[in-house]
Amino acid sequence: MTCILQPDQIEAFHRDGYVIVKSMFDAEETALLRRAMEEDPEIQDHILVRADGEGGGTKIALWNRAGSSVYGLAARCERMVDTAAELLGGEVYHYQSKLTAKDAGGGGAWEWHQDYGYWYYNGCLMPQLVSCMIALDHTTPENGCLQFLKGSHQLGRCDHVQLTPEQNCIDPEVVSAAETRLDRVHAELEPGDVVIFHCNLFHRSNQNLSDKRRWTLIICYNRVDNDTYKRIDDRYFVPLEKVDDGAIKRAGLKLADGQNGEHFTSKPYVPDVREAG
Ligand SMILES: O=C(O)CCC(=O)C(=O)O
Repeated sequence: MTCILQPDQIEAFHRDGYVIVKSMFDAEETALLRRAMEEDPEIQDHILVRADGEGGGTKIALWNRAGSSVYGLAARCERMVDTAAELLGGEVYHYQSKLTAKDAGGGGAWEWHQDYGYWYYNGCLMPQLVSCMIALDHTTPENGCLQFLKGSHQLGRCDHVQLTPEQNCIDPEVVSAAETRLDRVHAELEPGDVVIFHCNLFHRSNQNLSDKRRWTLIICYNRVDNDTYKRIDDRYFVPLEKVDDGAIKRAGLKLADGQNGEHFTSKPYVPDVREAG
């Protein structure tokens, strides 16, 4: 196991619901990932715009399998996989990857939500998933970095309501109550930093009204024994073939091969919480 976290960082993740790992990817690796997001025709062909309820929208691209592209290798490399496995307490598989691209002066907001508020409906019985957001640009309060309610993962899965047909958010009454008791923190990141957060952590982000772009790549893992019990899409368990950490640089700017081995999706999965409730 090559979990890159120190014991105090592991403790912080369990206490606060997140941990920031500085320079988890170096400048060369980050540049490769950034260029892949910008230049891969498969990514560009699968860009969706997610309406934010404030009149804006975020560009996203979603895929469910980690292939042999440079970004597939980032999801499969030891330092990522072993760190996720350490935090979740067991073997993991790649659940989903996502580009969230907020362009300067236009990127959309995300309202308070828990990832498990969505993923539960996909058939994951336990909140045993983590998201690893890799900063491709500086992320700051001005350009719409992630915000968390520190420790909110300890509240368990909360009710969500529909905000737009493409976005659910946590019941505003619950958010207001939680905000009186928990601190709001901003995840300011430099390119190559990674913030790893628990699937029940409340998180949101503002529109990007600045003149600085904010693109990030989010890679999510599920614990193998928490495989989806239903097969409504293809985020169920498939073995993850781990690669060594040098694989990213050896691959260089390797893009997807165009055969859709990555299982790009054509629309985000948004559970109908009106029915579910
Ligand atoms: O990109 C962002 O600011 C938020 C992304 C997010 O919350 C998500 O993908 O669940």
